[in-house]
Amino acid sequence: MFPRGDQRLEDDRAPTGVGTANTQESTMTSPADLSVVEREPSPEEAQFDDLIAADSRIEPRDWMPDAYRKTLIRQISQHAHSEIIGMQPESNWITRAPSLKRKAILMAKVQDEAGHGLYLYSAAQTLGITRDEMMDQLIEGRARYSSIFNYPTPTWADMGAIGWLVDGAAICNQVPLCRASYGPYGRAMVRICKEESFHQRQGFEILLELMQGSDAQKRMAQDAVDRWYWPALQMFGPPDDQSPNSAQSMAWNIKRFSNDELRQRFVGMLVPQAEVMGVTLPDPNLRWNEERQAYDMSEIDWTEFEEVLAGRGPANAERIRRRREAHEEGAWVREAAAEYARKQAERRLAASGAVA
Ligand code: FAQ
Repeated sequence: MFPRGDQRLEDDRAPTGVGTANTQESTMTSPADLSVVEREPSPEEAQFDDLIAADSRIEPRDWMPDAYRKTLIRQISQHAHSEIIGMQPESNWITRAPSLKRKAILMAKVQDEAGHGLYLYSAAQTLGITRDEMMDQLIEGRARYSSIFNYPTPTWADMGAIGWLVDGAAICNQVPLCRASYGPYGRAMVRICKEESFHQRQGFEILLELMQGSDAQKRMAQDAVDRWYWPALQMFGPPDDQSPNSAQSMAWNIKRFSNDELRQRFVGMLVPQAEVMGVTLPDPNLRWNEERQAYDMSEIDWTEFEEVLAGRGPANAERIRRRREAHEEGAWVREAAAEYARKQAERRLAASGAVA
């Protein structure tokens, strides 16, 4: 269902189906082979399965199934790209922030996103992919990044809506990832979540202030919430019955909750906060269901999501073009840094007496 257009890594799909290395092995057995005794897991496979069953961590030097490695590279690199592309919609407002204080806060937030991208690229590198490979996949349009960053930011209130809704959704999705089974990913998420929490509060506070301002400011805040609400709900990914990766990722303790569970939890968080601010969530069917102890809501427009994933969202082309330009403009910095590192290494070698 979900197109693999501009935003996709070509050959990184892990086999689907629930199970660890062993169960995958057995599901691949054809019916004719069922009489054959199932292969015993190798000691490495058994150790991996035991660690997952005990809810322990897998570390870079541990043996891991190829599909587990590929799934992590896919998710962590997509996540890193999202942080880096996610700098663009907000950096649009740094020069136009309404006060020095707002400008300083926004600059700090955008820098935080860069830092998140770097932790995550580093975590992905521990799995054997290089930074250059990931960057090439991104600027050549072969990698995915979050659908949410393909929308424009025409007003200052968009900074509030991004903080409140986008960072809010990010926290909801990412707090459980602090317990992801892959050590470097889980540990990176702990720090990232602390910073996202500050980001969400600053967004809430921008909207709160606008909602206490003039009628024009109130309209601007409500308009931003109207535009960001549904794309923010789409951040959690397709509905559970159309999410090909969820079952396996949950069996491997990478994901802890399904896409729909997290989306539902997020809506439950938003409702009381919207009431405090006085904004209306743009869903006429949003109401508490006593029986389910959860909010009922309207059907999400998944066609829009599919269009964005296929590279046809409002700002896809612009985001990749800008990223490519930044990469090319930064080439001299990378070359200078590499040359400096080479000279330092040469000097260290000479000083150690290895070179005459
Ligand atoms: N956008 O089978 P599933 C942030 C793809 S960071 C684009 O359910 P999975 C901070 C998915 O990749 C935001 N593609 O996949 C910030 C898969 O395609 P593939 C990023 C999406 O992996 C704030 C296909 O659909 N956060 O906001 C999206 O089990 C403000 C089928 O989906 C993360 O990356 C989407 N929304 O679950 C920065 C968190 N949803 O790869 C700046 C980590 C799904 O098979 C400013 N990632 N797809 O070709 C995750 O938790 C998961 O990867 C999900 C998707 C939940 C995103």
